[in-house]
Amino acid sequence: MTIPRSETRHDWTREEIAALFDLPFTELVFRAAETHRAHHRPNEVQRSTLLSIKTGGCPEDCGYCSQSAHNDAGVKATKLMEVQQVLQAAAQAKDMGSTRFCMGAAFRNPKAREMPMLTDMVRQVKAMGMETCMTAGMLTGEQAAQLADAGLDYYNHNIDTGPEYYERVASTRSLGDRLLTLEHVRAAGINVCCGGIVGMGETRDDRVGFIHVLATMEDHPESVPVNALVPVKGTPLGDMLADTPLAQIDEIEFVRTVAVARITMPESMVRLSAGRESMSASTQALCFLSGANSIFSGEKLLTAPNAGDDSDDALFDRLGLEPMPAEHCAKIPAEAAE
Ligand code: SAM
Ligand code: DTB
Ligand code: SF4
Repeated sequence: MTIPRSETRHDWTREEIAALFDLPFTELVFRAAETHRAHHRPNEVQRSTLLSIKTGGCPEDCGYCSQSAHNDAGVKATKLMEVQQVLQAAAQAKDMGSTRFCMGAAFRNPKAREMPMLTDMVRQVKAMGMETCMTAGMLTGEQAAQLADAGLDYYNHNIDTGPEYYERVASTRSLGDRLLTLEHVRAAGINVCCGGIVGMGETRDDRVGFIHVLATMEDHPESVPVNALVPVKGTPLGDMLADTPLAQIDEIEFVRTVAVARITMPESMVRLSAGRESMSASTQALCFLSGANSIFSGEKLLTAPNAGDDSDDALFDRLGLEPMPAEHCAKIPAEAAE
């Protein structure tokens, strides 16, 4: 028996997305779970490991980020890591059962002289039999092509929030700049990983706008990270939340955002990303029920702490979840969903 699939659409209106957010919670979660089951194996969750290959000192002024040189989060800036060190970390991640290795650099954009090291990292991690992912800021078309040529599977570049709230989050770049890099990544044939952050003091309508930008892309991102803001002291948004805790996202609204992402982008992997460390097991379980099917594993994200492998193993045991093998991450053929 073939499970009927909900149609994948790219013409979502803001009104339709707002109406999904407005559904009674159990109705919304039920619809998201139905969509999830029609397109994915519901008990498999993909695990990626992150490594910060260049930390801090970033010239961009993202209001949430510990790594911006404009913020005062006490993060020590480092140089770009040596390739050998990156390979060691990748080997460790592979031993822990991770199938994808994601290398993050606090760059506005990579400089021409940094490209050979980045492509070398990609080439060698790929040769270890892992999927490769990188996030290193804005790329030219030529840089995207160089990374594709080295074997990069995914590039992460988030739109972070909706168009109306964007200027409140960063002023050194525009949403248009982000979209241009995403076009370059697509054109190079690299899978797109693009999502954002909720809980930055934005309104429900801003979250509608955020999902609307993603869900109306000509091709949906293959991976959609939904981060809950990790409030970092010394960053404008982290400090704002410390002063006005009520602005912090409520967990039900976070689950709603995951569910709406799942319904509007049925084939994408929806990644429950930053913020899991302070999330209860039940909220995470609601996110998995609502269609989240990937996470970052390991003790650390880029600079912030993460749940850690032991605690994730225990969570997977409690929930009966299984790590997703790399070959299942791609769109699954209809007969496999029987
Ligand atoms: N510099 C590159 C860029 O901005 O694309 C790559 C690294 S950047 C840290 C990757 C993403 O992490 C950001 O786009 C943002 O969505 C997320 N992020 C950063 N700090 C965060 C925080 N404190 N809480 C939640 N998500 C965060
Ligand atoms: C994404 O959307 N979330 C990850 C990944 N892409 C690179 C990063 C989260 C960073 C959380 C804050 C930190 O570790 O500094
Ligand atoms: Fe730099 Fe990325 Fe942090 Fe923005 S999110 S300050 S671009 S590292």
